[in-house]
Amino acid sequence: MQPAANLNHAAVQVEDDRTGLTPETLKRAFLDNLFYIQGKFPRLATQHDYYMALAYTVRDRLLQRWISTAAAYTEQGSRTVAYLSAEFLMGPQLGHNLVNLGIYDIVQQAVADLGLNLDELMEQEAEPGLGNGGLGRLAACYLDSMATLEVPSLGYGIRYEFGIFRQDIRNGQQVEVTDKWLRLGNPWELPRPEWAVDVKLGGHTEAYTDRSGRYRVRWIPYQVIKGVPYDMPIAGYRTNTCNTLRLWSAQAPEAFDFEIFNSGDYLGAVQDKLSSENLSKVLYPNDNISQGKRLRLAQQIFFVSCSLQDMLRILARQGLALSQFSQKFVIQLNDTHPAVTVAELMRLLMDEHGLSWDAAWDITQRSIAYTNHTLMPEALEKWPVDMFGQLLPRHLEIIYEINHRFLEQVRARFPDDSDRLRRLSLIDESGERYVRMAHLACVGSFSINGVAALHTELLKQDVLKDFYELYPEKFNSKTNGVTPRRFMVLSNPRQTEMLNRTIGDTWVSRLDELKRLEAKAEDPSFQHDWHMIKQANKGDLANYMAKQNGLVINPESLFDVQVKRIHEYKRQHLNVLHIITLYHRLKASPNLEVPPRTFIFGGKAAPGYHVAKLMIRLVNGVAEVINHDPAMRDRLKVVFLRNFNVRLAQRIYPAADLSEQISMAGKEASGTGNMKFALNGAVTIGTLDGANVEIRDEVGAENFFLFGLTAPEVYALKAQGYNPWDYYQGDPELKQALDSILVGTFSRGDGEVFKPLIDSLLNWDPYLLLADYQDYVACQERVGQAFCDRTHWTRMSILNVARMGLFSSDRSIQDYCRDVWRTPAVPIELTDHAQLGE
Ligand code: 6GP
Repeated sequence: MQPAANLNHAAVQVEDDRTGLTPETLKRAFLDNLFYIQGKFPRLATQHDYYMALAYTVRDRLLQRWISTAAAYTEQGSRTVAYLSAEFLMGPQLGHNLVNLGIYDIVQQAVADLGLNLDELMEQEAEPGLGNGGLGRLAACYLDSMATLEVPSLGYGIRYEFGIFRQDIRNGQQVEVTDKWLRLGNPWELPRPEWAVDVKLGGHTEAYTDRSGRYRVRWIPYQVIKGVPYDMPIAGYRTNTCNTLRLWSAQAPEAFDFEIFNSGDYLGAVQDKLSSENLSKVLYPNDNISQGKRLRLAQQIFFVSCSLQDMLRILARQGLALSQFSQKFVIQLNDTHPAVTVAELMRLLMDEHGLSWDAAWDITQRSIAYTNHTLMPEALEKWPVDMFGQLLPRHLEIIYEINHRFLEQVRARFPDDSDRLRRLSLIDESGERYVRMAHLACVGSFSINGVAALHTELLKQDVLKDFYELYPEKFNSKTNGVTPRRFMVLSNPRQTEMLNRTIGDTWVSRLDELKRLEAKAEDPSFQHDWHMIKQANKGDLANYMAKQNGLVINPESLFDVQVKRIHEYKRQHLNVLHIITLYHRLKASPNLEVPPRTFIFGGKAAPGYHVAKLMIRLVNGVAEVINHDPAMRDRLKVVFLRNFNVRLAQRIYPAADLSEQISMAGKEASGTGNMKFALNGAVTIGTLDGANVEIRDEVGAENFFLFGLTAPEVYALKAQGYNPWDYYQGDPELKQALDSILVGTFSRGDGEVFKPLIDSLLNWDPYLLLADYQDYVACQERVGQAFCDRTHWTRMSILNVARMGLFSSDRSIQDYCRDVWRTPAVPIELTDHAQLGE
């Protein structure tokens, strides 16, 4: 290990402006950054300049913690979680960092003293939307909790130049616009070009014998790409810990390929540079669907290889041996997107570091843990063997060898069971040959987990049944959680203030303490205040909807909300069938006693997923008819909020009365929006799917609106032969709803538009909308009645919040630490920077 340079003499006297937390210091620092980083003075400065000046002011305070944290980890060689994920849906950073540093109020005041408004400055931030939905947002919540719990961790992912597209709605339809989030600069990242690494792609392999006579393989790639890390600080809530999210950006290794350049092909050389940089250009916008594109596989090996090389660098820097890899690091695979880790770690250890197969395999298997996030067959990743071999010839060889040894073991355990061998093999040979990434992850890991109790059970019984029979000890369940810092404290200040006033503020990092609210559930004055807070939050969202959608929304109406990715299995169209039914009922009986409702939708559809796009169009078509019908004024409104992202989510959850969690049972692995709603006092209408099951157990059946088939009932109905037509014929209201769509009532008379959607429902209906329709509509009637009894509803709302303590991501992370990672907490003391030079 090379000694650190002695910087004692050069040690910069870190002056108070960089670290101080008093209003005076913060103001001085802010102006300093405006002048010397933005190079602006107030008359020329834009709101964005002010935002940047404030962001740098906050960043300085983070860096102080970051450096102390890095120094402590380096010195102590702390066991570290490497969280590998193709997605981190971080959301805006400024507000969240202010909360975690505990300086939100002070900064708000300091900014106000300068004549500025903190909310407006926060609006300037382009959010890093480097994820699609639940999987990416979960990774972001987990980073927050790991830092809060003082768990050494490194998030590893891709610095996509374009994150998830911005969704515009034109003529009721989704239009995708590229997300240029880096356009005005990103103050929350530090480039670390000195830690860049090379990643090989393509080409071929050659066998050779090394000097000690051992068989070795060398890989002659077609292309080499440089990965440059960009670090984002991840501050814990009121701790000194500040961990790192390290995102890799792809670059050509040299600005020009000199061989081509010298041959005179200047443009070809530049072309090569462009194609290298394509690797981290754009996030694939699919949620729960695998794309099977070569570029996607290239992205996966790119960030996996960069991250593993980085870990090996850190290991060496700390003076640890390769054999200590699994003591220093535990690698968590966030679904199969990084599953090629298994083969790449083997390759690095054998081909680049000279270990034997057995030594490398021992390290690999001890280091890797795998989380599965879906039961959707179309999301299970598999790569055509040819494509895989062309891009990663060496990895394919390694996978074949892993498979060979693995199947030997299976054969020994289950002789004469060729069917089982076929099912377990890492290679799918039923038609075109594919590499099965989930199988690679299962064989290469010591832990396999699902993300909610029901999901893990279904993995064991169905999707990963054969692996469960082989390795029952690897399986465990880790129910998801969400961070209360972002999804309560930051997004719902009114409720937070009331909670603090009632039970103190320690619940923010010990969410179980919300239990103490139960005592207040019957208290009329508490109920009144609670209700007023919800009304105020609904008023804010009503104003936003007035601006965005030009609609006058009654904040007294029941806000019935479904926000999440648009997907057939999530059944936004079941929600729509209920709206149409209610509309028909109100048209037929204008005196029907139902509370006024505002139906709110939000969510993106994958650009290539036509039915999902039709579902958006249907919501907007129904909105157009109902919102323009004078008879529906003050009774029903339908709103589609464009561009659902983290920032918009934070506006919506606090204003919801009813949370729609209506997936077909057995399809939603967990859900996390369900948790965010309930933590903000919304009551759930839902099926027994994913974490809904556990949420209902916690909040009590009487405070949850349950409907629909259970997972076993779903399987039974399908097995017995499901015919949606029977339901259509047997239920006049259902028939009327579907017919009205079909004849063009919600498409300006055009009977063609929604035909594919309705045809699919009537002929196939894979997600059993028609089977669940009646029960759903009946359940919605009970919701309407309950809402009319304000005391009753408010009591349910309070009890939902009081009993949701389990669903903090802090609890999830504690479970992972205890059962999987075995990573002790490492408390950080803020160091005097002068000492770090020693
Ligand atoms: C999602 C699941 O659909 C969702 O139910 C879960 O809450 C979330 O992961 C976090 O665990 N899965 C995905 O988004 C996905 O693409 C491959 O899985």
